[in-house]
Formats: sequence, C-alpha cells, structure tokens
Amino acid sequence: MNEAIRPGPETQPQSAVAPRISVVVPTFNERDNVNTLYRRLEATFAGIPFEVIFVDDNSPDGTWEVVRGLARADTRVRCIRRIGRRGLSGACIEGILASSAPCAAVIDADLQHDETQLPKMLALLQSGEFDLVVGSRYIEGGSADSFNRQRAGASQLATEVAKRVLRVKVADPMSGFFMIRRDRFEQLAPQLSTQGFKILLDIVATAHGELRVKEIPFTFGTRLHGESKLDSMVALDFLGLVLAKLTNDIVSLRFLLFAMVGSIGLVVHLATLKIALDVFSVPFPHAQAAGAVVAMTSNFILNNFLTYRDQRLKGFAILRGLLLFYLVCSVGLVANVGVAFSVYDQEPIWWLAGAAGALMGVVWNYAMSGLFVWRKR
Ligand SMILES: Nc1nc2c(ncn2[C@@H]2O[C@H](COP(=O)(O)OP(=O)(O)OP(=O)(O)O)[C@@H](O)[C@H]2O)c(=O)[nH]1
Ligand SMILES: [Mg+2]
Repeated sequence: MNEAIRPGPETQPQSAVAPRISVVVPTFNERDNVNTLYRRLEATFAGIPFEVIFVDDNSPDGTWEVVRGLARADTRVRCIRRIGRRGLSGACIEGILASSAPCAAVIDADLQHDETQLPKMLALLQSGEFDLVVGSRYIEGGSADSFNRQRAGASQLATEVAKRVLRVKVADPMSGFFMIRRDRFEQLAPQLSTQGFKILLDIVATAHGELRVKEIPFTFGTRLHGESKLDSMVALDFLGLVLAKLTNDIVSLRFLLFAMVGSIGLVVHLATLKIALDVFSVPFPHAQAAGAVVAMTSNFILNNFLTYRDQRLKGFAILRGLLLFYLVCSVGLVANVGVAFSVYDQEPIWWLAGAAGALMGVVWNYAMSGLFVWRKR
C-alpha cells in the first residue's frame, strides 16, 4: 500500500456531530484568503457544528492546495476542485448540492462579507419563519462604501432593473452573501442557471415570490488579498439572466450570443466576398468559398471568446474545435438551403424561405456546437 494513503497516527476520529450549517465558499485565485476565512468561521461558529465547502475552479494560484491542507487537518473542511469549468453561480450550486446541513450559506472568500452575521442568519432560518436570509448592502444599516462611483452606479442600476423587470422584492438581489434552507434550494436548483455571477437574483426570480425572505444589513468591506474577478462580461451575464427569467428560460444568453456572432459572421462573409472579387479579382465560386471559411473562422474565435468563455478551448483543443466547427457549419449550411428550398416550394416568398433556412441553420449550428465543439468535459 502506498505510504501516503496508509492510515497514520495523525488520523482523527470521524466527527459524530452532524453540521447544522454548511458554508459554501466559491474561490478563484484566493490562495492568500482561505486560511484567514477558515479561522474566522471557526471563531464565529464556536459551539455550532458547521462544515465549510470550498468550490475552486482549478485556480492557477493553487487555492485548492491550500484548502486541501486545511481539510487534512479538519474534517469539517472540504474542497471541490472543478476542472474545465468556470463560473461563480455554477460553483455555488455545486457546493450547496454537495453540502449536508439543513441550511447552507454562500460567502465570498475575500473577506468582503461579514461572517459574524452568520449565526444570526442561521437563527432566523431556524426560527422557521424564513426560507432565505440575505446579507444586504442596500437596507438601513448596510453599506457598500468600498465601491467606487462607477461600480456603485452599475450595481444600483442593475438592482433597479432586476427589481422592476423581474418584480423582485429584495432590496439587494445582487448580494453574494446569503443563507437558504437546503430543502427550498433543492426544489429550485434544476431551474437555476450555472452560467453567470448572480446566483441570488436567479434564486429569488425563479422562486416567483414563494420564498419567505429576510434581509439583514451588513457592510461590504474591501477585498483582503488578490484581485477582483468582475469584468465587463458580468453586465452581459446579468442581461442574459434577466432575459432568461423573463422568457421562462426559453431564450438563453448562450443562444442569443451565438445568433449575434452568426450575424457578425454574415457581415464578415460579405466583406470577404467583396474584397476577394474587387481587390483580388478571384472568380465568384472561389471568392464565395473564401468568404465562408473566413466567416466560420471568425465565428469560431468569437464564440470561443464570448459565447463559450466559461468552457473556452485552449491549446491544441482550439485546432480540433475549429475543424469540428467547420464540419458542423457545413452540415448546417446544407440544412439551411434544404429548408429554404422546401419552404420556397410551398410558398414562393423569398424572405420567408430565406429566414426559415437561416433559422434552421443557426439552431442546428448551436445545438451541434454545444454537443461536439464546446461539449462539457
Ligand atoms: N469557483 C469560482 N469562484 C469564483 C469565480 N469567479 C469569482 N469567484 C469567487 O467568487 C467570489 C466573488 O468574486 P469577486 O471577484 O470577489 O467579486 P466581487 O466581490 O463582486 O468583486 P470585488 O469587490 O472586486 O472583490 C470570490 O470568492 C471569488 O474567488 C469562478 O469563476 N469560479
Ligand atoms: Mg470580492
């Protein structure tokens, strides 16, 4: 037997006490923060049986290694290391589903949330009066002083949009600090989006007012170590979530982005065709073929960068993905032309036939790209 896995004297007896609260901590490059957070949680929950689950998306800084170190010394700590996936919402969902206490909290690793509020949040859930307790920056007593003006404005705008468009009654639906009864969470989990940054908004919007929510104020502090993971794509994620919830999940952000990239591809195709014809005097069939190849390539690059950024292909996988994408799109083109022909046969209206063919093509390309090119590993 390997020495490293043989039980040694340091092996500790299994804890007989079931946790009353599971704390889920999504992490990406938070190596320098996890020890401090763990110590603070331990101090906060003195006397309350708890477990803490770090969900790390294979951080390049090796956050998962630090968490493993903690887990070896304390069985209340666990590490979920996800490979080939990125995303805050998905990490939180996976963490809560892997937890075992009747209540689960989500808290950032960078110590911007006030962990000393957790026992109070737990007591509120245990009172049986509430299903969800939100740590709120936007009610009396709460604040987000660490925000600069630009970020404060963006956060407030998004909060207003969420409240009005999705009729969400929570003052701070964008908070990343909350605690929920796990039975309620498990009911909602199948409808939640794993893409994006706004898990609480998703939970509240998906529940359609069925959750009994309590908000408690807290002060959003400044990040202890490391860098923010917020980027301009967060706005896109947010819009995608609003749209998905508005349309009962019929329209997904991914599909919209895919279709948008497809439209850009059409412009690229026509521009290449024109340049090939006018500048290089290439015969039409060759120019048309060049347009198609350039458009497919640029669509692939944009989709890899934007539509599937959480599953972005890297290294050699890019080449393999590109070849598969060419194949998928070629079949999509045949499907497009086939449908357009048969519609035109029934009803000789050029734009109707053209649109039906294009729709068929984009749906085919989208479905097959998800299955074969950017498939979940
Ligand atoms: N597992 C996982 N965790 C993530 C991901 N993106 C962010 N996180 C974690 O989610 C928490 C919130 O991310 P932050 O970058 O701090 O976002 P923020 O608090 O809104 O932004 P700052 O105020 O700039 O820190 C942190 O604990 C991050 O490590 C991700 O893709 N996967
Ligand atoms: Mg943060």
